[in-house]
Amino acid sequence: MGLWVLGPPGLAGFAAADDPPATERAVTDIVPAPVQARPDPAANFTLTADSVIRAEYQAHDVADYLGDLLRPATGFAIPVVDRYDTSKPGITLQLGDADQQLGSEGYQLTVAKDGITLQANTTDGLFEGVQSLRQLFPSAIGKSSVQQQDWTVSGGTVFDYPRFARRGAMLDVARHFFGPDQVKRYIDQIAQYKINTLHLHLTDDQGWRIEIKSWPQLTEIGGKTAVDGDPGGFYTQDQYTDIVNYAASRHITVVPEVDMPGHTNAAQASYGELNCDGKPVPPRTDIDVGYSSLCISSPTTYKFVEDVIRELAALTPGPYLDIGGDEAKSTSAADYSAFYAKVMPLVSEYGKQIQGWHNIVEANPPVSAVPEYWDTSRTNADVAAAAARGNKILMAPADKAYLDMKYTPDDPLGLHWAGYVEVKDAYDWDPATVLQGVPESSVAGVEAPLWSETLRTSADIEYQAFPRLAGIAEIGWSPAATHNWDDYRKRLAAQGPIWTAQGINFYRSPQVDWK
Ligand code: IFG
Repeated sequence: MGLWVLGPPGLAGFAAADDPPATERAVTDIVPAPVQARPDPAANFTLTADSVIRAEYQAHDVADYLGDLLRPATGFAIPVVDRYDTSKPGITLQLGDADQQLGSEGYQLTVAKDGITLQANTTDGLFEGVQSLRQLFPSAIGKSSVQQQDWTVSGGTVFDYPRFARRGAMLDVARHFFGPDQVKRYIDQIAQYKINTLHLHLTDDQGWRIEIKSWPQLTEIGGKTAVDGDPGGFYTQDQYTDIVNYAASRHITVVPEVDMPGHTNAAQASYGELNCDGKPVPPRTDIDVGYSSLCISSPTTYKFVEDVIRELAALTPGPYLDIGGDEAKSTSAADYSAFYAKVMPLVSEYGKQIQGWHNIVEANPPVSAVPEYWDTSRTNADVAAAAARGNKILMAPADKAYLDMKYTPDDPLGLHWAGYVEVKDAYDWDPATVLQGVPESSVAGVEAPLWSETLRTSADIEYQAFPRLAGIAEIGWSPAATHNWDDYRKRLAAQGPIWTAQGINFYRSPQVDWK
């Protein structure tokens, strides 16, 4: 005798009594699309009050993270127990001895009636596997209060690993300042889509956001301002370290950026000696670009840059420091090269590799440097030449990946100098073909920059970032062969209830039939 199943919207239908309970998403609905996903509705698993997470000691951080995700909405204890304690049903995290094809970030996930097994070669892989697993739960799992309902997890197997090593997000905390809790909220949101780097744009014309102990006025003065005269702010070095550690707990590496030799008005308003005439410039809170330049001929400039690089490197466990390089319209080409000839060696001197906007290729950077391509042109001979020399290019084409671009003219937030970027526009590109002369082997990965001239709150960040961030993450993670807008838009629609449960203020694009 069958019964009408009134499950989540779109899943109502007639089900025989012995059919497994319907689930909102199958393994084939995961975003980013996995390399291989085989659904098995007969293998759905139901999490119950006596379920446990089984993990060896080295995987306990991921186990605790997973437990923290599942406890609030279920109200279950979900203890983390010893790897070999099989007395209770639940989720087993297996660290090591996984298929070598999975590499360092891949994972193998099996959801079966009698339990869930997640296996990976590293804790990074386990963490990325958890991001897929959580999408197989009912969306209500993301709620922060106990929900009285079944917690049925969609059955099947997933074998998955990333196409590109770097899948990044950038947050501009200089035009408008976002406090540590707001940055951590964004970290939690981007981690869901297997993003593994967060580029923080810490300094610009309108604000300096990171304490530099040897130059305290950078934050005492430069930290006070923001676009439109909005409240400023800055991170003490302890607060910054806390953000870096939080990102690391989400398996995300922070790439700090100090933009130079342009975009430096806040620094030059803080210290007269950073200006060729020795006088501090007035603070700026408008959104013009290209009017500022450090004083290239002054030795003080290089002492300043070295002190900043030294202190920032000491705060950065990750391999990269970003030394900017964009829109140096008030720096002559000769001065630009002279500046970076002195500055680039400082980065390696303090044990880091260079990242910068792609304009740095004009200064002939070492091949270990990662130029970030941000232009809207599909050709750039200098960047293609750098790729030919061995530089890996981080792809962030503004007409595809800039999350501050308005979706449509009606978008109350964002800019539109690179065009209007709807959800489909942000999805319809391939990092391996987007720039002539830069093949897949020269692509480091992708990044989705979010500039904050027009953003003030977390809700503003979320409106511009979601849903497009999920698409950029898929472009960076999934095999090119899975790339299909008609399929993706259906999977994206099923992410909507997850974001609603989490309170993410996402843009309900008319291009998607939201669930
Ligand atoms: N270009 C500037 C940013 C920001 C952006 C807004 C880069 C590398 C326009 N530089 O993008 O400072 O103003 O979309």
